[in-house]
Amino acid sequence: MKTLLRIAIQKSGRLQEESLALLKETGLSFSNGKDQLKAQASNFPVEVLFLRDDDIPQYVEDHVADVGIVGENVFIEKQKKNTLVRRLGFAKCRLSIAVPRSENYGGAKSLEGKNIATSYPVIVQSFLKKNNITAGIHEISGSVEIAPGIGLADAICDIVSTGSTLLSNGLKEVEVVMQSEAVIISNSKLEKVKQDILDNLLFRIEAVKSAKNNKYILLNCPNEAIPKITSMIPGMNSPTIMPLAKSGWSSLHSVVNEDDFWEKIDLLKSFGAQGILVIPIEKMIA
Ligand code: PRT
Ligand code: ZN
Repeated sequence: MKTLLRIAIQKSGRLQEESLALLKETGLSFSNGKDQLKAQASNFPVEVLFLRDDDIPQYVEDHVADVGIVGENVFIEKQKKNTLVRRLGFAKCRLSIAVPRSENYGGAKSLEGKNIATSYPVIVQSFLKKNNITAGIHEISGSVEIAPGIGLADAICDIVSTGSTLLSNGLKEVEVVMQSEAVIISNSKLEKVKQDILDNLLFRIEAVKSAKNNKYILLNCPNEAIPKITSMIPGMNSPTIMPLAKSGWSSLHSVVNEDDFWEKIDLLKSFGAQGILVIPIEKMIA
């Protein structure tokens, strides 16, 4: 029987859609989409298992799945014998300590002797230890943000994204314990065939991710501007330059990074670039 790499992703929730989208963007197609538990790719040796995110690290450690996509917070909290393979850049959030807004907070030391409600006792314990603080940890699995209001705890440690949940519960964020995003984890001892499939998949993910971060750019410029523009947007190697029918002008094609895109466009215009076209890239292989 053909070896399959088993990838566990969240069954439903914040990670589900983007995890599946990422796999599809790497070219995997799934035909038996109706199965609630698993789906096998028809064109790549991969099987996807749909599980609760909290269970994924354990299943990966136990070889039920070979690889999983979870929040980094869950990966750290669970302390399983898995390897963090790659950060994925979605589901970004932070795990923070928050206290009632009315409280006079004077740094981490103010948590001494307090009771902290959280779903992340391991991470909170290591934060307290690092800061030399003794405090009680009250583990609860959901709606952590209501704990101070009902007198269950003095503070909470929970995931924060926009901060609006804290705000509407009368809390303020006082310490960022960790930053998190979706990550790929794998069993630390993958057999060679599976490692090869994973490496191939990671190669494809790289191509998809770098394509998203870059745009293909075409522009016309006076020939004397070519050296300046080339050093500004060298692209993957160096730009393609073709003469225009109009003498003294060229067409220049390159790749530009999304991060400083608008700054670069302004500079290009100041160098005399005209007719700038910017086109999305589907895959990018260096
Ligand atoms: O059912 P299952 O156990 O699989 O899912 P779950 O309910 O445990 O997880 P889910 O889907 O809520 O979150 C999965 C992962 O998404 C988390 O482990 C994080 O890594 C990541 N993530 C990113 C978030 C958020 N952003 C987020 N905002 N997880 C939870 N929240 C919640 C948070 O708990 C709080 O209640 O949203 C609220 C805060 O949001 P703001 O925007 O009000 O600050
Ligand atoms: Zn969960």
